[in-house]
Amino acid sequence: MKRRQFIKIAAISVASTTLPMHYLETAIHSDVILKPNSMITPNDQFYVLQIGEPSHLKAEQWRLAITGLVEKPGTILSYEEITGMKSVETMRTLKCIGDPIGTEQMSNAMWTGVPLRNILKKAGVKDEPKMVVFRCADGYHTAIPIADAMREETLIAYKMNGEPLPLEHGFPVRLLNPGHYGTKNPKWIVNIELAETHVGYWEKHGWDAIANIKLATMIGTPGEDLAIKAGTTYTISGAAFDGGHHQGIQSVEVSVDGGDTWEEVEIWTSDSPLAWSLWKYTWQVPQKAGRIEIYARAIANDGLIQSETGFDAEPVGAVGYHTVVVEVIERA
Ligand SMILES: Nc1nc2c(c(=O)[nH]1)N[C@H]1C(S)=C(S)[C@@H](COP(=O)(O)O)O[C@H]1N2
Ligand SMILES: [Mo]
Repeated sequence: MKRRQFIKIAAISVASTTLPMHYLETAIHSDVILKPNSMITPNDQFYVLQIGEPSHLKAEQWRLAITGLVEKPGTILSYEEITGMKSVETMRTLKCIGDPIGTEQMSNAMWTGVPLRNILKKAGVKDEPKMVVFRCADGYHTAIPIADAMREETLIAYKMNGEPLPLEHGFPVRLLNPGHYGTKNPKWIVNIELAETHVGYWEKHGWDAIANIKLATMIGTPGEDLAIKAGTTYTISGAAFDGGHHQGIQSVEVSVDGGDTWEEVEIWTSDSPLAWSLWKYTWQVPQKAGRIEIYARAIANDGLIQSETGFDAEPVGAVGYHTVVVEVIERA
């Protein structure tokens, strides 16, 4: 047996007795793919979340009814009428409120839709309503304040990345409510009601009724508990988002020494404050083996620095640094 081959095999057998399989994989394949690796999440990779099964609706039979405190209650719109209105195309990131810091329930797409206010105009909104209530074919319901509903950026979307909304993402129409977690972006909408008050599905279960997205960044690579070879370079990457509440992401910093020092990363792609910013950082992995905690934090354009003190997702959405622990291992 040649010397080189022997070393390789020996390294594997040693590693496999001490490390789980995924450690071994990374130790051997050092090429790292950025995560997320594209600004736009393809439809089939976009996270999916809902209370039950998706609702199968047919565009031809589907109708949107606008009811409640409107001049013309019972206004009914068809799919053709909505898709025939003046539309906008825009990039938007969706994020789940229940997402513990750093998980994958955040994705970004290019959406086509009609401003909700232009749809509401068809029914004539009265002065009294404070909330706009959305009822969905799967039994889900939620409401947003009228001021949010009247924002130019609040859309009834019917296309995602150039295709009709996929079944799982709310065909035929869903709401895109900028700055608010997924709970306030209902899918499979069948009724919009203008009302004084409403307690939504998730609010009944204790979740926040406003659901403002918090300034945060996740670390996509490395994943938790990965083994990384000492003395090499490794690309740390992730996605930062503020939902537009702090004028978008200004910078992201990484710490590999428990928060004593921070390095600014490169933001390699971004769009508007309503879409995530993707970043990467080339890390000189230390020569010494051992466990290292990687922290990342986002800084917004209004100067806000993502807070260190974490709390759980429930009820208003998680904050705190995303921390990833890696194992720096001796080079074979
Ligand atoms: N009709 C309906 N809409 C819904 C939900 C639901 O259960 N039913 N879940 C919400 C939640 S909690 C999230 S995070 C987003 C997820 O949207 P996505 O599956 O398109 O990523 O949908 C929201 N809209
Ligand atoms: Mo969610």
